[in-house]
Amino acid sequence: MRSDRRGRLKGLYVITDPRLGGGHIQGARAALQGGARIIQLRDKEATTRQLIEYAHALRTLTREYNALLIINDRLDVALAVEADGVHLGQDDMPVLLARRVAGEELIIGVSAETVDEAIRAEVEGADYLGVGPMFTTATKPDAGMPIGPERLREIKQHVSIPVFGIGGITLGNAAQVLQAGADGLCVISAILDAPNPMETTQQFITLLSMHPHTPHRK
Ligand code: 3NM
Repeated sequence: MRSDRRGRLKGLYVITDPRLGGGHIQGARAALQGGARIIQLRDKEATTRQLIEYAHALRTLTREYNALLIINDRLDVALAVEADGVHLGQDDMPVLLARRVAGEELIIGVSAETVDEAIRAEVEGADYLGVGPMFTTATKPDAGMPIGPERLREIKQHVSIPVFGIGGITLGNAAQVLQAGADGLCVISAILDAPNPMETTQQFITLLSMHPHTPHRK
């Protein structure tokens, strides 16, 4: 189970937003119909009850498509709904503690902006990294200054776990992130705020298929 899940950490990774794409469920459904096989539930405003409701619905939906479900920030919710993983920011629970609570099976993703953060996350047991913001993004106002694809390239040289670019990624600039060595792309608004999220998902997948990702060192 451990390796099976982890082997799927590449390609398109769509993060839901309550304000975009008709909300978490409708947005995720369109992304899944378009071919996305990693979905993250991210909601900074929902109550715990609401979050669990969304997470349960997304667990059912992602199972229908044999897709991974990752929960942002909340290890307790990830475990409660039997999600595949949790995604942790630098201010969330440290990876070592999360691993102790979660056990070996759960995927743990970590946000990293610098080489040091990336190396530490891998050493502590992270399974993948979200590196960003690649470009300017309006979706996360506190994301800070873009670090650009060159930082991702540098991070890739120091870690063996899959690296996803995140932040302001569009069909127009995704190739730069892939050329820097990204194993995958995390996308919110370019898909969920598009006129047709399903079609845009398909377009991202076509683009990804033209950039075979670099093999991992592990
Ligand atoms: N994390 P969009 S940027 C959730 O840099 C998130 O860690 C970021 O949304 C980071 O694809 C971001 O609409 C928002 O730019 C990404």
